[in-house]
Amino acid sequence: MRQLKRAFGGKDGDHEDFHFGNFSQHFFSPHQPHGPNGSHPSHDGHGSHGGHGAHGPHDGPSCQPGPQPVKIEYRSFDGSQNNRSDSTLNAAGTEFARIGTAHFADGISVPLGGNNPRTISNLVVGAGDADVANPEGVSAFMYAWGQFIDHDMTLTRTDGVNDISVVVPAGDPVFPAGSIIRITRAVIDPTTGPGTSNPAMAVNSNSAWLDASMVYGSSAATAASLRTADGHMKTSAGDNLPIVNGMVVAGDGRAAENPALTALQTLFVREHNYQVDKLHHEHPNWSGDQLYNYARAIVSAEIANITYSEFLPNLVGKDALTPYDGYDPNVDPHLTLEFVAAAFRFGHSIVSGETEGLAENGEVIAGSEEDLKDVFFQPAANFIDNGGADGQLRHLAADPSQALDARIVEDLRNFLVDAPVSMDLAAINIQRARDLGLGTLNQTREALGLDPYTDFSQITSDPQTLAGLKAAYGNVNNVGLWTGGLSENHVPGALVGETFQAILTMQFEALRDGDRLWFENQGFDAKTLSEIKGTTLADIILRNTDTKHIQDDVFVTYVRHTGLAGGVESEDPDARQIVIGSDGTDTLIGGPQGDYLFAGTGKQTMTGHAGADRFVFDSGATKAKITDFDPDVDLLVFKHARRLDFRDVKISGNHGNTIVQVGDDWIELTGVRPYELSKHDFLFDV
Ligand code: HEM
Ligand SMILES: [Ca+2]
Ligand SMILES: [Ca+2]
Ligand SMILES: [Ca+2]
Repeated sequence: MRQLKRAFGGKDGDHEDFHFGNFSQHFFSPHQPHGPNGSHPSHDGHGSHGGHGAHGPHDGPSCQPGPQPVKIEYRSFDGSQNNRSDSTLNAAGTEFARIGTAHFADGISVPLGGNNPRTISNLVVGAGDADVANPEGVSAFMYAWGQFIDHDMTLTRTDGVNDISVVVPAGDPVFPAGSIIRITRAVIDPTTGPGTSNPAMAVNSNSAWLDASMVYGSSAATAASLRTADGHMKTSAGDNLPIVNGMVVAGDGRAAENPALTALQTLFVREHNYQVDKLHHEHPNWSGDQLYNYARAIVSAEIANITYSEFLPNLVGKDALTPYDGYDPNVDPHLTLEFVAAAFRFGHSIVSGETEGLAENGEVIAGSEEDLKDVFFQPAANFIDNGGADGQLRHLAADPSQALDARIVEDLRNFLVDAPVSMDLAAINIQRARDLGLGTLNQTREALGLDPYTDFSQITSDPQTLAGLKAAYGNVNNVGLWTGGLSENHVPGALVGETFQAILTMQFEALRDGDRLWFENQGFDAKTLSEIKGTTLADIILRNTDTKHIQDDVFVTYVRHTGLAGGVESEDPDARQIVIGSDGTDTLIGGPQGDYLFAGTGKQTMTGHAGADRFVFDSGATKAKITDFDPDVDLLVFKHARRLDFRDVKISGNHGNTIVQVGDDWIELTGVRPYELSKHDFLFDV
């Protein structure tokens, strides 16, 4: 194991080329004065088993009467002490790995040449329309969550010194010739690079495990700076992230990079505090440390569970990953450069160029509509003014991701920061791949055991991307991994093509199976484990924000608006809809797909139109008429129904219609006969 013992310089300038221009003053970690590893490597909570607190009976085979101590083993903050034979494996400050071999001009560390990265960006990434919603129907949470967990896994610092900036060639459609896209080389593990047998390998400054290090920090010092003695995470007014010099701070220094990311960082600090309060209620004798440790374990587990059960099935396909089969110490869980520098940068293609905050009724919060380029590293006050986490999270559930293709939005590719500095994230990714010695698309395919492409037309059937790839690379063997991977036709059921699917699947299996403290192997009691597995991102939003109504799967887009009385119209009537009824008298009308219609109290007239619609009754005292209820297709949903279930439903006929009574709700189903209803038409969701 090659561990980088030396602490990094930790100056702002170390990583200033993360920014699009002059953001470096905002990219700081005041709680990390000694860099990511600090001077406190790992005696930081690891091994404290929380054994002083009783946490209910243990349901394992060794079950004994009476309360048992908590059996779970807590993670260290920097990720060390996970693998028993290699204690720094995947710890902050240690190296990445590779799927293929290193590709450097000298076999050691000199980047290979090639066409100018900005030229490739213009020809391939700039071909066609960059602003197209994804056809799969996934919401903006796909990119928000992607970046959130990217910051759990990786931070590749750059040295701020060894310049590999891209110089914009003459004839550029947007940037003046000679403009600079600023890039410096990645920080290299000093034990690598002495010869071709050990080529240069970059260092990951974050704990690579999915351990919520972006929430808590990748060092004990960071973690300590973000918490209070009683077990809570520090917050600022309004239950927001702590603010230092006007900027939010979190476990990862990039929390303010964009509002979607800030919203998720905020949500999980709130979730930690929710768990602390709940645990305190259940275990009044627990110390602040016990509450903190156990809440941290639960929150980390929830994030891992959402990643594997909600996010990844959309990304790589529902059955792409093998089911979990226990910890395997022989699996190599290193993050690979192919993953970090190419495949997991898929997210750059699906980021949307617009942002806004939405009110509960779907209305855009006044003044919150902004271009992405204007909200990079925005001050905390602006984020809060634009609706804060609550408004941003509703926006992410209601807005689609961009199409996953070779294109990225203008704000990420053609952003003239401050002459002569310009920003093109595609060019940066292409140059970074050379900096890290990544293989090409074909070299990586061979390393993965896939057949290399012999013709450009095998990569994509999109004519503009095909022409761009040919013009930029000439030979199919030269196609880069990031551009080529994004260009690939998608695997059915996945957002990505074959090569990215293989890299992503392999990585997420290894990161799970090779993690001794993976939440399903960490020692949670059966009840807590089933609560964790039953907790969706929607649940976490509902209990930590002022959102009252949201779809069950927030990774699928639903456009939010009101019934006719509320006056907020749908921005996209053909999409899936969330219709929020107003109390009093209202008319709720769905769209052609499966929608949610949330009844208010009072007289509600509801029409679902086509699709499997959900008519939700969670306000109480509703007198509704559903004009087109379709038994076996639509659903009557009763939320917060306490102890009610199907036995409490009264169904009666009335002149060719059906009356359904549940609690104090009275619902008429026009044109439906009582015998057409069965319990499958009802959902009781407490
Ligand atoms: C507004 C949105 C985003 C911006 C402005 C942004 C910007 C950046 C920048 C400047 C870098 C460093 C590039 C380099 O020097 O090599 C980077 C790296 C990266 N980005 Fe993004 N990104 C965004 C969204 C995303 C999303 C949505 C994902 C994934 C779903 C993602 C995944 C990554 C990964 C994995 C890296 C490498 C991180 C590392 O190892 O340090 N990014 N991004
Ligand atoms: Ca981590
Ligand atoms: Ca795209
Ligand atoms: Ca419908």
